[in-house]
Amino acid sequence: MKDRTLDLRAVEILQKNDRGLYTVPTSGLYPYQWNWDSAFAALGFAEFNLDRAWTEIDTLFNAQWDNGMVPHIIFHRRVDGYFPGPDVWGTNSVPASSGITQPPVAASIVRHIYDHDPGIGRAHVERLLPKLVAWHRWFHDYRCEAGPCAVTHPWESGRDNAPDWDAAMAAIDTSGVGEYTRRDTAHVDASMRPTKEDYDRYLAILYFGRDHEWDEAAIRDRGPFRVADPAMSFILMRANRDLADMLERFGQDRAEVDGWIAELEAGVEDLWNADLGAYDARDLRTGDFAGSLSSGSFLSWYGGLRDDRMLDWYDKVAGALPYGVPSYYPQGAKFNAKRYWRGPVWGIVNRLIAVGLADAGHADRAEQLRERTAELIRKGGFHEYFDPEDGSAAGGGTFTWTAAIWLAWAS
Ligand code: 9YW
Repeated sequence: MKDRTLDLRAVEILQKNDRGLYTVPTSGLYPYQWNWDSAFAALGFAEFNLDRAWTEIDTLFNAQWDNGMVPHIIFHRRVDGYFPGPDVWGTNSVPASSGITQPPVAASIVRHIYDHDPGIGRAHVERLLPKLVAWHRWFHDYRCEAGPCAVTHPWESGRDNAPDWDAAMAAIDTSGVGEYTRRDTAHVDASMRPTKEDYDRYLAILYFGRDHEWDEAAIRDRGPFRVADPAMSFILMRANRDLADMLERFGQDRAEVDGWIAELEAGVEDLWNADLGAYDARDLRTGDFAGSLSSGSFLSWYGGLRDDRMLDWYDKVAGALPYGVPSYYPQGAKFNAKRYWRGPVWGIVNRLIAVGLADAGHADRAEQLRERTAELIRKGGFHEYFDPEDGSAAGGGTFTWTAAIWLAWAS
């Protein structure tokens, strides 16, 4: 049932977080442009202002590096209150940005927005196609190496403190990190955020990149953290399919992108953990599985795989809880209902999983996931994430991507 009051509230949140040419995830806690947040913002804007949706994507890709990378944070103008800021990253890019990327949902969202109105979208897509191809090529050169897609920093995955990274994080040497002041815990209760040990390690990995002047080959070959991520692999696989489709529709050659899809389809087989019976993150430095059933494992349908290997787990994990897919399974030893990516439900992930379920012929499950996400938002508002057991709202408030998925999907 449509809820006009919530629709208007969601529009208002997007407008309040709008900084003109880009949107912040939420003011205070995250005062800059984040990569996948921005793509979701565009999804939301497309419901009531297509031009603004295209501006969001155009601004994101204006920050693309010469090597094709699209950064995870773009520091358009200095704002106090976020750590680590541009000086810590030291990338010397213009505009100032971080030195890592984030999940490439943009191509899929570009295709979705284009289909709203091809007349308005045509010129934008024509300009964006080579940029999207360059970004995906960068992934395949520096993150996938003809296998599953890896992340070189937990922040790159967008799932910062997921248990998926614990073993690889434990091996990070933090002796050179020194003193620093976090800003996130001034905005949100520390019990909902990553720990001090996590932050020390995040910084140690960042400093490796900075000390190597963000040389991708050095980071790929010698970086301290390199974990193959099911979520990143499936999101890139889906993005490649949508990119290939757009190339074809625009009369361009899709062969290179089709090659990447085939590589990823073969590559994710390395992430099947037979002991767990699920796709699982894998430390590429040691070969070890994380043994972590996280929400990312359920993105296989979104990636375009049509086997139902994850269906039993899906019914056990999502079917057993009232609010959708928790970021980590509640039976797991590391489950924490409040701590960020170690248990809470995230509306955007529910949406990605539901899109995949629907495509794979599981319409009932997709609809149930949508309804449960809507219920969370009706109860708790447009928060960053939610407790999967009692549905209470958590993290930052008035969140762009939660408002966006309400407008584009959940409502
Ligand atoms: C941080 C902005 C970002 C998201 C990430 C999320 C969090 C930033 O917030 O990371 O400083 O920890 O984990 O997915 O893009 O919403």
